Amino acid sequence: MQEIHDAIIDDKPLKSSIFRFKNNRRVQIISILLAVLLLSIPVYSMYSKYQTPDDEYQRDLQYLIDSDYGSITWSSQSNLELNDQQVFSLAWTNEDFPEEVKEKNIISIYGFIQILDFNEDNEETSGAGCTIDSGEDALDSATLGASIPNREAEIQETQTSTNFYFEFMEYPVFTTYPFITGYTVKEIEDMFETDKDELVGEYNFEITGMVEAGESTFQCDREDPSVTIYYSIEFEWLEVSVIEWNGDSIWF
Ligand SMILES: [Ca+2]
Ligand SMILES: [Ca+2]
Repeated sequence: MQEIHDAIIDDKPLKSSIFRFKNNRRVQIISILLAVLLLSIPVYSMYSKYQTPDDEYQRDLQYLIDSDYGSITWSSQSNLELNDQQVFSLAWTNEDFPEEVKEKNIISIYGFIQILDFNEDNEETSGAGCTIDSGEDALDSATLGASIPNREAEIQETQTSTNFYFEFMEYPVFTTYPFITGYTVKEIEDMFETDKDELVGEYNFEITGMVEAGESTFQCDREDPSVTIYYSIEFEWLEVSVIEWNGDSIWF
């Protein structure tokens, strides 16, 4: 009898718990949340394992960058002679890129003009008074206009030289020094990679000559037939290699 009584007494906490669970909504909710949490831990672990790329370990390594850099001329001329207000135009698309450009990681397009008449103007004089006072050259000038895909068009005017410079890659800044760390090799390489889609489109360049003759003097006329210009349009390319530091001492 005593045993039965003990069993009834021992069974009470269990019955009490079941009763509380059935009747207490908060306990039910906490239990469900706990069950979901316990089930989700292995699922999350499997998901994380699936998501972790094989090169994740590379983030703990240290790297140096080795780079190769150069330029490729698209068009260039050292004696472009223009009359006053004459326009020299180049109209291309990315399909017209030199073959070498298509294979490189292009980081910028650079254009430059120089007015060669600045040092040696080709003004002509005529008249009896020229031997006494021939007057002076007046500076010629030119404008350089450039319009390329995904960038605002530019126009520059100069009596000496000027240029335009369109960049396609922002040089990455690393917070660790002297080594780069915290990234995979692919991530570092991608930072130096230009988006080739940005280069697709039309390219227009224009050079306009503006010829100015010096003032004529007494019985000496001055004329200026032209302005001569050097111009060059070039691509700049950059190729980088990410090198893992092997622990050897290195000179900086
Ligand atoms: Ca002149
Ligand atoms: Ca001239």
